[in-house]
Amino acid sequence: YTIDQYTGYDELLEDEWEIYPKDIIIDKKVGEGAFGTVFIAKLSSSLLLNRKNMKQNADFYDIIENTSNVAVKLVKNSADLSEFNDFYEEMNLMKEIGYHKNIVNLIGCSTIKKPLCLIVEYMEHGDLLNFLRKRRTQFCASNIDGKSSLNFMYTPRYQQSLKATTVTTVDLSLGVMPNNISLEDNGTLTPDDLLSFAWQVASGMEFLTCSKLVHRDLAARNILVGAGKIIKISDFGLTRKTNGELIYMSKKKRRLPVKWMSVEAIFDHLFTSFSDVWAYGVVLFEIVTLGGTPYPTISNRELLSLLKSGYRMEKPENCSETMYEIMLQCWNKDPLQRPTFTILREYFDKVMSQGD
Ligand code: ACK
Repeated sequence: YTIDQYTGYDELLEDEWEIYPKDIIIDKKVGEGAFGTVFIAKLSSSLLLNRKNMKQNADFYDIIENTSNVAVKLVKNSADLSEFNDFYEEMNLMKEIGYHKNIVNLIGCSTIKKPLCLIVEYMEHGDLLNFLRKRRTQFCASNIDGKSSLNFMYTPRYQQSLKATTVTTVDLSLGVMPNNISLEDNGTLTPDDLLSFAWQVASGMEFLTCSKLVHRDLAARNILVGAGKIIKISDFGLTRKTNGELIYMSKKKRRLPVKWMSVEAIFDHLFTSFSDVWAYGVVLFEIVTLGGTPYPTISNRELLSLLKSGYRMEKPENCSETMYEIMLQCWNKDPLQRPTFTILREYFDKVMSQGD
């Protein structure tokens, strides 16, 4: 239904997610998304108080009250019917997902009158891809001063339009204590941070997979970075519930993220948690190369036949053998041979607790 035809306001307001427009205090624009514009906003204190009295959500609203900012994704009034449908699909799915630390959680929605909006947790550092790219020089500076014994030449090939710099090796297999990962954010990025990002993405995806959800568009651009270098998976526009059956994506649906897609997703339009694991392998590549572009010299069309013939991305120069080995396992042509998100998360648990 569209909201213009909908008259059951009372019923809508009983929905625990529905928030009155007057309780949403919009501040400035932070970005442009697939179906609309993203704003930073605050929720009125009376709303938060009401919500906290609803016992089942008290903890969650405590979190929101402490952080105070929320992100509002407003649907453009010019959106067409299929974009409105996408909005409702994403909203309903987010309502079902349930709370997890490494997922961008839904706070509420406003569907009583246009513009329709989704209210989600605000992530102050924006998307992971740009976050990594912006910190390339800091990463370099924080390690070249001799405090780190690691060294390598940064690979200009992965730099795209960014200026060439020398950066330290990112040996993600080095022992790091999980409780020692620094969550302080002083503008720098360390190899430990990258390791923690890999862990956090695996942990969020493990949760989605356990909830029988297939994301289908996992990529650094769809992961957001919050205060304290917390990483959360976002953009559930393509996410689907599976209930065990296989999901096929219709060919006409949007531009497909080919460079993040598994062979069976590309050739058979078949999306599963195993194809999400393939995409996770590409995200590891993006993390290790601080926002490098996968297959930079290869067009989408060329990639299809290359992947089919067994070609995989080569090891980035700043990547350890073990880390590359994990990427290759994620890109196994047999989906069942790939590691699961639980195995991946457990692996990073172990790596991070070496030295305990
Ligand atoms: O890199 P960005 O600033 O982070 O640009 C994109 C843009 O909106 C389109 O998605 C930003 N964005 C999306 N969701 C959020 C959020 N929950 N908190 C903060 N920024 C967001 C994203």
